[in-house]
Amino acid sequence: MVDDSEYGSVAGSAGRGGNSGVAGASSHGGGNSVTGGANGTGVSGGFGTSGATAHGGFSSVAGGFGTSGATGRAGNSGVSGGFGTSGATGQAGNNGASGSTSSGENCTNGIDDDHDGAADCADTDCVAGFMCAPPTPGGGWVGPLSFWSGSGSPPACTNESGFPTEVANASSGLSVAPSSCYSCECGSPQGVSCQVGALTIFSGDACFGVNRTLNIVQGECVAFLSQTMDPASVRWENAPPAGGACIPKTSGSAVIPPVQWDNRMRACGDAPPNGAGCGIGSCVARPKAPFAKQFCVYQRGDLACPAGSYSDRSVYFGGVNDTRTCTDCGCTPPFGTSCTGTLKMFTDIFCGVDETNLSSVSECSALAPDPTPPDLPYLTLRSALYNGSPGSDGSCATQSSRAEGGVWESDPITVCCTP
Ligand SMILES: [Ca+2]
Ligand SMILES: [Ca+2]
Repeated sequence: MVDDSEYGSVAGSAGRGGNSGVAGASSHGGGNSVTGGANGTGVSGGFGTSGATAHGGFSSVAGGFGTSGATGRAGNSGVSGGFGTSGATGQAGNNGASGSTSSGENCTNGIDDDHDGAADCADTDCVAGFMCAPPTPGGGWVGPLSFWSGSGSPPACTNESGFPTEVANASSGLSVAPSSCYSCECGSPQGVSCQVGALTIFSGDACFGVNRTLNIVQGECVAFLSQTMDPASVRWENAPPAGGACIPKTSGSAVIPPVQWDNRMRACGDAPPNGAGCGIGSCVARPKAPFAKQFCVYQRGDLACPAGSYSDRSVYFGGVNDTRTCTDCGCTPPFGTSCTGTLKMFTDIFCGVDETNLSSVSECSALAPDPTPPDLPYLTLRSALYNGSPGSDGSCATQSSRAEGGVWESDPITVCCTP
């Protein structure tokens, strides 16, 4: 393949043709020859002198290449002012700089448009702006693509670039800042139950002697009948609190920061597929900065690259799976709660006679004498009544709001590029 400098020299020779350009007719040719212009121009200055060779002009059609305005001026110095005009033609040539069109060769259509025996990438007219991309492998790969990756904003895919369509737009290098969760505190215990109590009755004074323990339910009169025991003292054993809960209070807000990507990518495709002159592969536009010089192919999934030219692998992601959340505030079950209230004993079985108020838990109290005659077999009748209510003490431990879950990359895309 011919490199750029060589290409330039070729243009130079075209310039020589420019001499002939002297002739007005050559001006058309000038349009065609575009690139050659610059170099050839200098030469053509000389031509100006030879302007006389007007006829040669025809042959020199290519000479029109004189392309650059400068050349034209050289022409001016040459004999005829007319050359100056042809110089203007040269400018049109500049437009053709991309090579192909100026010379009449469309570099991506598979046809030798300018009939010089070389089609598309095989034609030196196409070297500057086009090159052969390796064939796109089968098995679902899409290409050839021009490809960009970086930390900034991806460039657009443009018609001008030869790769007009965005075919993949993804990211890599996921970074996630920590979540910030709610503030929590717990109120006082609510709903503590004081439903049961227990007392022990003793046959002797001061809570000595034979005894029996009774469990009693709040508000229910519990009767005790015995033919073997005549209680003289009683001890309030306990009034255990049960249940209850603290209500968690939530303040602040949960902040789950957006995910960040260190790297983004964009791939542009839909290059015309028919460019010839490559043997295998197709003649397509050279990717231009800021796109990478390499051609690439891509496919959805986290895959190995296909065998062959597209071997430089990178993986990007189209999105994330995000399960991050903050747990609700919570409170442990209450601790340190208590029950207060009243416990009374009676000398009948209906909680109605000879009320004895027991002062407090664990204290021993004397009972009113048994009013029943001590006939044998005597019968002891007693009853007890308990009314309990929760105290104002107790608390719960706070269970904080915690960050849970995580973020994972999803929707992988594999990009494989020429080295
Ligand atoms: Ca062509
Ligand atoms: Ca050609």
